[in-house]
Amino acid sequence: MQDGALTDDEIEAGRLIFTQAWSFSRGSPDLEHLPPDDRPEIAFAGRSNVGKSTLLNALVGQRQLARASNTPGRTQELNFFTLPAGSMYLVDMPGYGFAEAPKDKVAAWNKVLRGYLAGRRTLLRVFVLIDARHGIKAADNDILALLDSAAVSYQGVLTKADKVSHAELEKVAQATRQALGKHPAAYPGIIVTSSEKNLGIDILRGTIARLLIENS
Ligand SMILES: Nc1nc2c(ncn2[C@@H]2O[C@H](COP(=O)(O)OP(=O)(O)OP(=O)(O)O)[C@@H](O)[C@H]2O)c(=O)[nH]1
Ligand SMILES: [Mg+2]
Repeated sequence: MQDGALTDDEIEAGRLIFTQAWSFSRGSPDLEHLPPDDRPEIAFAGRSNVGKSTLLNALVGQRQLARASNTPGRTQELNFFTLPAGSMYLVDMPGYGFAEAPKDKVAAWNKVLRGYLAGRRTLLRVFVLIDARHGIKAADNDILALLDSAAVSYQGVLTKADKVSHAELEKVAQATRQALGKHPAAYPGIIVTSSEKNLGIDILRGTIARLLIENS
């Protein structure tokens, strides 16, 4: 099910990064209040309610570091989380594709998330989260196209794997791999996760550790 084998050392390095006490650094409602781009960053993007904030909490092993909720549009700023030593940021992003949100708000969020994704120099990788029940949707394709044209490296992560049968999961995983395979900036191989069941969290941690090691 999981692509891209990691070594035991990478899994262990990931574990160690995420046993540290991550903390909230700052929220930025626009592109003018971003922290200085002085360290590597990894961002979590995806449709509203796909489980970005919950996945970030699962990674850092803190239930309420990022605010999650069943109401779409929960995260309204770019939220930066940092290690004590300040060696990297994790960025929880507002969701996109939220049809019921007021039009002016949607336009403002889109401007911020598109500007950030296409223009952040220190962005090592964007994890694009896809709900395992739904697969890739039109709103995702807009973001994938933006990341392709900005040549920002990204990787697909299926979320909420606990909500579908094993057969459905295989099907949506295969379709997602195939769709992403056509995108020039997509890293080959997806990560299948459930924050609820702690599935794939060690792989995601190890993948982040590998990225940091490769870029240090
Ligand atoms: N069953 C299950 N539910 C999940 C999982 N991950 C997230 N959820 C639920 O999905 C809902 C949305 O989660 P969030 O993490 O707030 O989603 P988000 O992508 O941050 O949403 P926005 O901030 O609105 O863009 C919450 O009710 C979570 O509890 C999962 O792996 N399994
Ligand atoms: Mg959120």
